[in-house]
Amino acid sequence: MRIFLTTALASVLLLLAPMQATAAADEDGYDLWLRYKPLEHSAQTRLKAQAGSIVLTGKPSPTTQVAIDELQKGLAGMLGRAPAQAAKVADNALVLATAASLPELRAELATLGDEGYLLRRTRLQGHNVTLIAANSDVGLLYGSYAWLRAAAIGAAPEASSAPQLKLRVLNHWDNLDRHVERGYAGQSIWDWWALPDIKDRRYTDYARANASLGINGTVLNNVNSKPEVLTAPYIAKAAAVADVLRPYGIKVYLSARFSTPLELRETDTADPLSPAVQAWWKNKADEIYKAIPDFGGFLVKANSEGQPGPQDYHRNHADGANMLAAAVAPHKGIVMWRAFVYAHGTEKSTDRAKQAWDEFKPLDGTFAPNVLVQVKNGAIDFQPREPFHPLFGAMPKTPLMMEFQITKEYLGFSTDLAYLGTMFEETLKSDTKTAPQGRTVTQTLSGIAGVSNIGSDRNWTGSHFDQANWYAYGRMAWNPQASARAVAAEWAAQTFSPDPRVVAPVVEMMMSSRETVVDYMTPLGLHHMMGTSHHHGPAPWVDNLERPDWNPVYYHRAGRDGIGFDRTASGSNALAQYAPEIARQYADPRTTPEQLLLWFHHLPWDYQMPSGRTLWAELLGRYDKGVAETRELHARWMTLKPLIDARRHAEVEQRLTRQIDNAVLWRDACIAYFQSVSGLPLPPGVKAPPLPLEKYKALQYPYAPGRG
Ligand code: GCV
Repeated sequence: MRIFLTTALASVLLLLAPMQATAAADEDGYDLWLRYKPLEHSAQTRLKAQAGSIVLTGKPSPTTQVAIDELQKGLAGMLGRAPAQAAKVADNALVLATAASLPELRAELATLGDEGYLLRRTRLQGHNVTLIAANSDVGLLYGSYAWLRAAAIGAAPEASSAPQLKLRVLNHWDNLDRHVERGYAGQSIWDWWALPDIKDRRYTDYARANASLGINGTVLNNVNSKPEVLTAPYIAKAAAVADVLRPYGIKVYLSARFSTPLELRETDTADPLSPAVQAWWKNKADEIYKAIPDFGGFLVKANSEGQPGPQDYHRNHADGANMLAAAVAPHKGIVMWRAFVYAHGTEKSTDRAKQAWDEFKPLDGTFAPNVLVQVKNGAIDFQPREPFHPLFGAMPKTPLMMEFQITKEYLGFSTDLAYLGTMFEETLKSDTKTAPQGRTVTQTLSGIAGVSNIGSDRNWTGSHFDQANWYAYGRMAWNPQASARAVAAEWAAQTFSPDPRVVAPVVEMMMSSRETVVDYMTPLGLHHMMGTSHHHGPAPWVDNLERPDWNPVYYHRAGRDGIGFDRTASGSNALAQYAPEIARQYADPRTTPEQLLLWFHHLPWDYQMPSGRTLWAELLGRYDKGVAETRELHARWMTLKPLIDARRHAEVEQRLTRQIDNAVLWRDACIAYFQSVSGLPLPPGVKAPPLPLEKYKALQYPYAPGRG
């Protein structure tokens, strides 16, 4: 049985939760959600009765040692004193046991797979104990984190849990010079120059944080990869990181540049059908596995945005992926091959949104068994809102992975508050309608990847609230059925305080925050209207970039006649890539969800919206709503001042203030621009932008962080 904190349960538990002292000492955010602050007296008494000692019944391993260390650290923090490790089971012991030592639980454990766990109060060897049981050491580690999480927020622990997806990875877009593409939290945490000799303590804390969520893999380098990462010195560096992460159940993967052998001048082509190239990759895989025996495999971006790939040799994606897959297969490695493609002829195509499906759908069934095709959540590029990608459900013979972006390239970076749990939930729960009884996006997945928002900033993610996006990604990767609200409540309780006076308003702030960003950036299904290349600020007017599909005007298509991208049969017909039921429903603007209206339809400005307003008035209303909501976010946060430590409160407050400015800028610039093309007057009550359009167009963002 998989139990997750439901909203109602969470609020009841939080009412019972231990209250923490209100005059909290300053915190810098380094401890993330693993703060283990002292509980109040009665909660301590309850917890002491569940963990008088810690007993490991099986063979110790580096992973069980990590579990015991974490339990001791957590209990020392929450109780003031860590229970000792004991050799024998006694009353009130906290017992870590694998299936081998628990014949009576073997059948139950068998349903939980390699990584699941169960947690319960039970009798063992004649004693009342708290049991953490699993089939593997890493299952014990996950169970320990789950038990600590419940203890920290005063909730009843889950009775049992097992992940639905075996592959739950982070993708670092980290370059070897430590610049992070679309990173807004400082430099890369991987100090490639110092590795392999110098291993930052952060690597261990990174591993702890990820293991606490059940993340079991990490791709260390950017998908825009360099050949050097596969040379001996860098393999040794990756091996050093792998050694740190291994006890935490986290495998290391590398992004491979398709033309690596050619660029290293070790072959004279990168053609995947060349025997010399195939041999090169086989030898390379053997070399890597010698250094990293549990190496996970490769992630590849090919024939996309200028990256090399098999199409350079008139081969297809399957030819390329299968060649790499053959190299890692003897070592049980995998290849994650990205479907984010819009190179090659798109200039002539009618719609960039169609390209991935056009290239990949015909290849269904031709990929090697150890290849997964990694698909972004939507067909354009991590926009504030996109419909789910039409490839989900369209390739039944190919294992697919979801790729979410945790770093907020298009949702306000680490300045604006946008909790992505709601976005993950919206996508994962979408019904692809590719089976008679329905099939959610989650049900089409074999793995999940999240583009990391982690950097060298002391608080890891640049802003405190962006920690929640890392957390939500991990928790929802473990349980894609989880509710974004319950995850937000867990995070807030651990990160700030389990005090319901904190949790309830913080959760409300988080739950509405992404929609607020959508409203002030790209409401009603608009997309891709940000500044060129750095992606900071609004730029709906841009129309002069080399490729049509780099220009915002290509996407919103606003003119005197109306606004929006016609993706129905009368337009690009991207809708035909979805299941017939969806295609039928979305063919009509009246039955298209309002939030996706202009994604699928080009409509006149006087189109009547369900609200009774014209489309023009509705659009303006959304911009104003977005701005008003950022003010509310700020006001709400200010009421929490007495309950949150001064440092973190002030750091969040500064960002919320700046977010108001960002929202106002988006609103004013977009209204000024759309008015210039629609030629329509502003309805009564809508404030005119204070500056002429030219002033917004002239805004520059020199040295903006996160550039590609
Ligand atoms: C890693 C978008 C981003 C690029 C990124 C690319 C991708 O285009 O802006 O920075 O490159 O997606 O996902 O490959």
